[in-house]
Amino acid sequence: MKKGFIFDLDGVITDTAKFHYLAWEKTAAELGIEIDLVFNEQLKGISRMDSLERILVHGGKATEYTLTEKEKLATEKNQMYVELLQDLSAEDLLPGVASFLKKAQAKNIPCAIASASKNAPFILEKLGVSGYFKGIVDPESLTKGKPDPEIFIKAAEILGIQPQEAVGFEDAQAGIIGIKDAGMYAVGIVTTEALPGVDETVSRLDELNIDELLTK
Ligand code: B16
Ligand code: MG
Repeated sequence: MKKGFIFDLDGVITDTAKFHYLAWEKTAAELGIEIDLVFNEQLKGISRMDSLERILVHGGKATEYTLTEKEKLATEKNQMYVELLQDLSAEDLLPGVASFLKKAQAKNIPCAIASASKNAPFILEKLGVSGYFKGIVDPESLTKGKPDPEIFIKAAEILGIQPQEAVGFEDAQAGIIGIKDAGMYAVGIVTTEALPGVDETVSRLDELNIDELLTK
């Protein structure tokens, strides 16, 4: 029997990947590196610094910057990203999310957020859904990012349940690996590419029957 739900943010609750992309594209261009939407898929679920490292490797410039320079670049990217988030509202919730969260709340199923994003509390506020979540894992508290299961295990701790009692919802391969390695049931939110390793796939959360999901 499952007792709690753990959600990734970007790609599951809302689609901020397009804003990450715009900000990274600009940052990369300033370094003379070109990125495209196919490459951007690799950045989903990956932390800010790891994303920058991947961009530098992609541009053949992995060893050209000091840590201080990289931190400055990541900060600049984040400033651009946060600027792009200013108009975010409940209209930016992905289809089916609001009704799914409402149903989970009505059934007293505790929910938590396991997102690599340090902007998650701000984004949830903007979307008007903070109240549905018992907690948000602080990515600063992690020793390893996704695909490591640590973030999902911490989310289960917040919910006061065993990892095996949780259902994890993810749109990225790194997250699915983390959910499965944590011993949870994995629901993949798929828009284009299939997600290997998932237990179940949907294109929107309201395709799921919560009572049935709890029996998994
Ligand atoms: P920030 P998720 C992830 O969110 C994004 O998918 C990823 O592209 C981003 O680099 C990461 O958050 C960190 O975000 O720069 O805001 O701290 O999918 O784990 O909810
Ligand atoms: Mg995601």
